[in-house]
Amino acid sequence: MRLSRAVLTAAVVSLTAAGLPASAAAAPAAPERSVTDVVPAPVSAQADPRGDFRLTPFTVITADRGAGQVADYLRGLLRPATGYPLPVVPRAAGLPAISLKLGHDARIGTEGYELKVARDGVTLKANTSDGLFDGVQSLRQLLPAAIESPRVQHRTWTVAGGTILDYPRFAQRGAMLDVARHFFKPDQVKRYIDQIAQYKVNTLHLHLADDQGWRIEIKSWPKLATVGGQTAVGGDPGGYYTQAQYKDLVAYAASRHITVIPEIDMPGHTNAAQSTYAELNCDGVAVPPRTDTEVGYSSLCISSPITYQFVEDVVRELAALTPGEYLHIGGDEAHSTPPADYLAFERKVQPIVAKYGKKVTGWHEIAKSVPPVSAVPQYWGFGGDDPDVAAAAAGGNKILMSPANHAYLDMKYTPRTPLGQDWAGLVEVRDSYDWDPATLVNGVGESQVAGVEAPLWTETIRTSDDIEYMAFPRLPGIAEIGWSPRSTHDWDAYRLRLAKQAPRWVAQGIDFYRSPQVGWQ
Ligand code: TNX
Repeated sequence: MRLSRAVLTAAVVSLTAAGLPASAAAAPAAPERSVTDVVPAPVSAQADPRGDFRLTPFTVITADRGAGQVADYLRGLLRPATGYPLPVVPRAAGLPAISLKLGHDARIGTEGYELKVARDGVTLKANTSDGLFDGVQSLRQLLPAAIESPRVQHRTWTVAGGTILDYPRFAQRGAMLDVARHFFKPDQVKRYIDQIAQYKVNTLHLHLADDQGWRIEIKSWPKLATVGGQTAVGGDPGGYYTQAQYKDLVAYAASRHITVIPEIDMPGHTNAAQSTYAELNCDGVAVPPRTDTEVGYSSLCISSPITYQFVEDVVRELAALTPGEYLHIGGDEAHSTPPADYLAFERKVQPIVAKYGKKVTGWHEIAKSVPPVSAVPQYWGFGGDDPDVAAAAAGGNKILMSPANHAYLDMKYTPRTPLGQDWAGLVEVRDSYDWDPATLVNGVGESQVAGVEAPLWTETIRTSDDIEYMAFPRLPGIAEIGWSPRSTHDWDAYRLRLAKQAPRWVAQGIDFYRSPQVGWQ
């Protein structure tokens, strides 16, 4: 039967009168959430609207041997808002289950996973517990945003049906927090760890020492922390982590499948150490402590043997606190170290890192020193030509990408952003998403990219609210750049997926920037 235009128009009008917009009458509204909305975008996702799974008080979580930690973590995620018991059991015994399985699937590598949501159960498979953890981050986004609430919500809990097959584009997806310019207490760092983990970030780089403060206890040079840790930018309170607190932070990060990369910046950015120990200065006189935000004025004494004793003591203690492969030795903005001295310093210090069983990572200036091929220079320029970085890549080094005009979370969004700096330009949400790590630096292609990192320098950042306002919504975009296939890159689609994340941030108490670029609902 063919309907006349008049009848169709009347039908649309009556639906509109019933409170539905005309467009809703023409096409069914998109579901509130779907496997195709996950951030970072999966490699492949097929929605199945008839495959929705209901979480109930009878749902159980089953875990293969080796999956217990992720199962307990998942239970901890789902219990506060549902109030359901969700016991972790070896077998479902006929009850509806979320099943975590470990296996051997060549398609998904060490961090990938396959997630199937059907009416009768949810199955998550991976080759490692890292992969299961990543899959859990996708699974939580298939539940209503209220699942992120810390208190029981009386409602139904439906997991969006469908299948996801997923694995990362790059091995390293990182965030950096500068705890030197301003100090953040262990609980604040843990809060940030939980926030970044939900976007499959797998490394946290802690910038532990700079001109304005030294934040990690070093037992062989005890005043570094107790004296050099007292200061912060602008005269704000300092602080430091005891080795016990630091180990606890590293373990907490590991429970979120995040590796901590500790940084001691040198040979510049060292005023806190040099104001604490006179012997670290060439003239043997301690410099005054500094709480301003100048850069490039400090340098360790390159010709002094004590300098290398200091470095070795610090590296030895830090290596012992670090389960991860890498120590970050800074190396940026050493404007007060003559170039020949810089090279001499790097050639002495990099082997010390190797001596204690670790690999070197450092800001991209270390590329000038022709570091060993295991070293990872971290690119913080703007893209284009950098012959030293290109030469390192040609020699086999992997490069970590943190272009300041895309990935720096301390850049202002707009001229009116109350926090942050603008020396690399303004970085709106779209700028943080619209770039490709594999075409950023000439001579550094896909296979030479270690991954991406979003640094947050904290000259102007003092509270957890400040951290969150600068990281959200940019950090999820940089995480997506590091995780998702190039073929999924599409700003217009991303801005809508990103908007759907906002109710989750609200439920988590994250204070975020409501960029006009994003299609908030
Ligand atoms: C440059 S980027 C620095 C930091 C500052 C930052 C502020 C880099 C490797 N060094 O010392 O905190 O700018 O945006």
